[in-house]
Amino acid sequence: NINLKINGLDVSAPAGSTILEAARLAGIKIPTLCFLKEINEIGACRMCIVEVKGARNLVAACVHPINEGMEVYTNTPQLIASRRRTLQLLLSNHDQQCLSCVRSGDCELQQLCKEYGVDDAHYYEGETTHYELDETAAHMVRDNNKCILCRRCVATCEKTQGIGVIGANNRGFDTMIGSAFEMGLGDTSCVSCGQCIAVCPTGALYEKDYTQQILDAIADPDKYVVVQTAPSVRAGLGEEFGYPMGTDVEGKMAAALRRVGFDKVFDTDWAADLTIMEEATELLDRVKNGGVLPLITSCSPGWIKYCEHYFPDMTEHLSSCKSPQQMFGAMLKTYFAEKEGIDPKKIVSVSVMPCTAKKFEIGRDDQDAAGVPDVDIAITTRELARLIKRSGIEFTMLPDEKFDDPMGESTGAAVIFGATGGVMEAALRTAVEVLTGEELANLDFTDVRGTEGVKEASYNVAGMDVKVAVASGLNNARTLLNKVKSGEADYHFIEIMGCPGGCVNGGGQPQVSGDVRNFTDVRGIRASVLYNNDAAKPIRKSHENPAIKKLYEEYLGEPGSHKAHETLHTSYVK
Ligand code: HC1
Repeated sequence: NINLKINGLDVSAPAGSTILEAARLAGIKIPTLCFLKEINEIGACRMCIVEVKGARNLVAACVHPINEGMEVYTNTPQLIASRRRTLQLLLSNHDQQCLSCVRSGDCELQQLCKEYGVDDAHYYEGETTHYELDETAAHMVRDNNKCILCRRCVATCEKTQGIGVIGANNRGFDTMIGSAFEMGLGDTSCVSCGQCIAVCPTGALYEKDYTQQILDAIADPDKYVVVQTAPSVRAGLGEEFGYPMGTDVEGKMAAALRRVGFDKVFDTDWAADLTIMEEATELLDRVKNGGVLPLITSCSPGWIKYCEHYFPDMTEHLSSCKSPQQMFGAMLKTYFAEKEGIDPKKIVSVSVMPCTAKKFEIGRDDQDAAGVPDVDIAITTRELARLIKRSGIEFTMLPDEKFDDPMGESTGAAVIFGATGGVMEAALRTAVEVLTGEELANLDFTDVRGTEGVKEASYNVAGMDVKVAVASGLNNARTLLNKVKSGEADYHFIEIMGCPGGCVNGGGQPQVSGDVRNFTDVRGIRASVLYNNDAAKPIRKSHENPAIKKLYEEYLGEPGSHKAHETLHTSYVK
């Protein structure tokens, strides 16, 4: 360890730590704005500047390493004045429509201005910039008038996702974040993952909001409005209402949705079980009949778009299964509509997703089993929080309630879909039992759990070695796919999720400020909600879900049947 003094206190921290990390160990907070651990360590915003005795200039604590005997000061009057000036400069060319800004209340710039007593007066006279909103993408809006050029979005797009469709254009005062040739985001090969939104400290990046359209549909007596909620929403929504990260709010969420006024409150988990039935059947069919292997999961629409854009020669590896969101919508407007005698044209199918790419997915071709879109409106976890607040519901005071039947019944296998490795584990629970004809003694496939970017495992099933791999985050997906393409790896089955850590860390989940995100295992904590939920379920295998069994008996016949293919499967573009 290295010994140093921070603000006169003796501090000891591991060698290689930065001043920021060492200060944190000592319970001293140094403010940051641009810093994102491992991906944006550029020391550019100057909020984290500190004084080091003997150094000629102020140094950026986020990148400056500690040394033995170093003396650091983090909060002198000079530093506070400097940080205030930095904030004043940012505000001098910042759209200050804070009252109605989507990030008001959790904007990192606003928070720092409050902490440092910087009000919204115009400190510096002079030129200001004005940018048009970029609304060309299906899932999000870019508002450069609120951008502070921290480059967190740029780093995430390039390094975490390996995509790099945004970057800094121009120089000096004219610097702005945009796409090459200032194309609209919708005209680039952006995959709609929304990871840029998740890391944006201000209101410069946000999802297209459909909160009001849902309230309008609910108020329309001619509409039958049904909602489904993705596995990960229950693991993140509580954060919007002040619960600690890692709180499961499934019961309160169901209660809130009922009070918002949905005609039925259903669960995407039901369709995740259905996906396993179809996907495990497809896997076994490809293995037995010499089909294209490895089979790769298809539930993450950001991943699908990535595969189509960047690995078009691998689309035949993709499972033909629609995602659970889309399977749900398809069964809602066919099976459920027929059973209840409701005209599918009157149904408004709403999904709540931790994902922004789902907004893009609902508009893909061939996602209309009943001749109308399977899903009409996809909103994020953040939009759901707005919907609940706008509906005047006291979330924390709600009782725990259950989802409606029949499309609210699900198993433990379904809920873990939201964590990287969860789809794989769910599929293995079913595929192994089908292959061996025997009941599994242990349902926990722990090799594919955890938040690492790439995981591999091999299982001996009925005398055959089944090789599997799991990747999350598109840069990791690229690494894995290149191994498959070069022949270095010969897996049977691969799970890929577009967002690092899987849906729990999706681009539509509650934003976590940089100073928390940099020091917290957000993915692991949220994933633990799903694994605990799974462990507590009476039924933990998709093929034992009674509501899914009934669906096959009453409507679809067998998994992989002609009717199942017509309604639950899709195709891809190259
Ligand atoms: Fe996901 Fe899925 S798990 S893609 O991560 O397969 O978004 O949570 O709903 O469709 O079930 C997201 C989550 C979600 C689908 C399922």
